[in-house]
Amino acid sequence: MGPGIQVFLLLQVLVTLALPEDNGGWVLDRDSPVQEEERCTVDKVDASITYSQFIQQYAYSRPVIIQGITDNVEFQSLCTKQHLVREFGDRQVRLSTANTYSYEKVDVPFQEYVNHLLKPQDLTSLGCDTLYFFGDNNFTEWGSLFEKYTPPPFRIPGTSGAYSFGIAGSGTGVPFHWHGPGYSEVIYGRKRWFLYPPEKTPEFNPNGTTLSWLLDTYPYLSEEERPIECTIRPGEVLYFPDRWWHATLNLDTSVFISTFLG
Ligand SMILES: O=C(O)CCC(=O)C(=O)O
Repeated sequence: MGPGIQVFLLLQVLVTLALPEDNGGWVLDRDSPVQEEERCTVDKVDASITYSQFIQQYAYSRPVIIQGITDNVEFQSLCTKQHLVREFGDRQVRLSTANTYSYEKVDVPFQEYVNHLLKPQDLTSLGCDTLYFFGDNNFTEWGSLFEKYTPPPFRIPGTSGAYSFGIAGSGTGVPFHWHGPGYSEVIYGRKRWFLYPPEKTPEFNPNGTTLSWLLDTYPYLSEEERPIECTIRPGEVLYFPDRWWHATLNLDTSVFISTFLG
C-alpha cells in the first residue's frame, strides 16, 4: 500500500471516529463574537450524586449541572454531520421561529436545513425572523437515532421524559421562556444557559434574539439583576426546575437534546 493511500485511510479513520474536538464535522466558530463567559453560577456536581440528593437539593428548587451522568459516546458518533446527512438528509424537519412564543413553523428537508439555513446568528435579525431546528421531531422516522440516546437517569416522581432534538448555528438560541422541568445536553458544541427563578421575571424582548439581549441588556445588569448562568459542553447535563425562566445561546454550531419531564 503506497503512502498516499495510507494517509487517505488515516484521514478516513479520523473522520469516522469524529473526535469531539472536530465537533463532528459541524462548524466550530471559535472566532465568533459570541465568547464564552468563564463565570459559572450554576452548581456543578459529578455522577456520584444520588437520586435522593438530586431530589432534596435540586429537583424542586434550583438548576444543577451533572457531569458524566450519561454516556452518549455512541449517540455522539451517530450525530456527526456526515452520518446525519447520509441517514436523514431527505427527511423533513420542522423549524420554529426563535422567539419566546414560537408561532411560525416551516418544514424543509434536513439536508436543505444543513446546507442553506444552518448558519451563525445574523446580528440584525429578530428572533421571530430566525428559524431554529429544535423539537417537533418525527420519532418514527428518526427513531433509530433517538433509541441510542441515553437520557439522564433521575426522574421527578409522576413525570416521564419527552425528547426535543435540535441542531443550530453559533450565536443562535432561544430567548427567555419557561415551562415544566427538564434536562439539556449538548452532543456537539457548547451552549450557554441563562436562568432566573420563577419569581424573577427577566427584562427581555420576546421577539428579540438571545444574542441581542446578551449584547444590549446583559452588560447593564447589576450584580443582583444578573441571571444564574453557565456554559455546558458534551458530557454535561443541565437540569432546570419547573417554571424557571431560561434562555440559551449556542457558542458553536451545536447538536443538542432536551428531555422534558411532564
Ligand atoms: O437548547 C436550546 O437551545 C433550547 C432549550 C430550551 O429552551 C428548553 O429545553 O426548553
